Amino acid sequence: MADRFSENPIIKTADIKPSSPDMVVECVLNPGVFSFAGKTWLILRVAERPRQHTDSVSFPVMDKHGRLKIVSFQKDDPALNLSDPRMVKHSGITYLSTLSHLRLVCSDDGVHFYEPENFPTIIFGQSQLETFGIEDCRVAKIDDVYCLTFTQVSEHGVGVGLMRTKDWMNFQHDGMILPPHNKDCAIFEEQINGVYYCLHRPSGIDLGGNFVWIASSPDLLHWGNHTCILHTRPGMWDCARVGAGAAPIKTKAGWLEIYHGADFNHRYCLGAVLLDLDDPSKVIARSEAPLMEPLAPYEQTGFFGNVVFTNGHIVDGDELTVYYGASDEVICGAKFSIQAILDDLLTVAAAKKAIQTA
Ligand code: MAN
Repeated sequence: MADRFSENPIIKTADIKPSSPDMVVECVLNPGVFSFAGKTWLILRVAERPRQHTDSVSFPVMDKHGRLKIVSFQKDDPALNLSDPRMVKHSGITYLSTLSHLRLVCSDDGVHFYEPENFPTIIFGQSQLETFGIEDCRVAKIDDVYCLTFTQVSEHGVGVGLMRTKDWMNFQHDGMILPPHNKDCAIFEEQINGVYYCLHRPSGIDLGGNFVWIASSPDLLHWGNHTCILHTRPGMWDCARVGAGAAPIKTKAGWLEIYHGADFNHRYCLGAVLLDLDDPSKVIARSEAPLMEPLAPYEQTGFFGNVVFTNGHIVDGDELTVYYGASDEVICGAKFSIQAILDDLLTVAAAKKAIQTA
């Protein structure tokens, strides 16, 4: 179903200038996407760390004054656990192996991206809740306001932050809107029955799991009416975690959401779910097979292999262009037909209904 760009990967780490000369860009991934001033824009996640030495591991952390400090551990330290390349675990504390910030690029054709002139292109984490970085930004345009939801990471945990802008020059920082542990927050681009809605992904520790929830709000800041709408499915490609992608797409059949699902081997695929137009807490249909799996070499091998992860797309009539992070290292694009996704979802839903009524 996925028609990958022949130019993939369209952005690689070598294309991105480090934020300072002593940093190395290890990953460029998971872009938010929006249209602005006649162009396609990506708000990239850029993950950096200092040049590594053979016998130690070092990574940047922001201190409480917003200054970068480098933390290092010797690799033979028995208290050190480097089993997941995304993390550094030491003496019961988990750090991230890289520090992420957000970076703006734009394009005239949706394939070749460059740094825009006269715009602030780098957005760093700045608060106490962002000392381990900011990640995976979603962009929802509501009227003339771009609402940015992103992951805020710090020693206090992982939560969802909100920023708003009209012109991509001036930003209003609204702080953390969903406290830890929460991420993957996608805001609907219009109100439904007079309130805003978002999808989000809290994580249950002992009970529950990594499920998709929906919430509503009068003002985008205060969220309530939390309802769990999508569980992981035992034995399937999305058995370990599920999380929303970008803003739901309004179609005649319902709100279409592209989501990610992972199994216990951390293999990340994309799927689709259709929500009721009038009450999006009602799930109409959900894909059985993944919409997209990590199959191309750049999706299977990289900083963290076997990952396709999306949090941004462009809709143009029936054409859905999904931008995605591949192997947590590079940025790629793929096109889909919205109608084909809907046909598949509705066939699955009809088949299920037929079984139930038989
Ligand atoms: C998590 C997030 C994403 C990342 C995937 C795969 O869901 O940290 O940013 O792409 O894991 O590593």
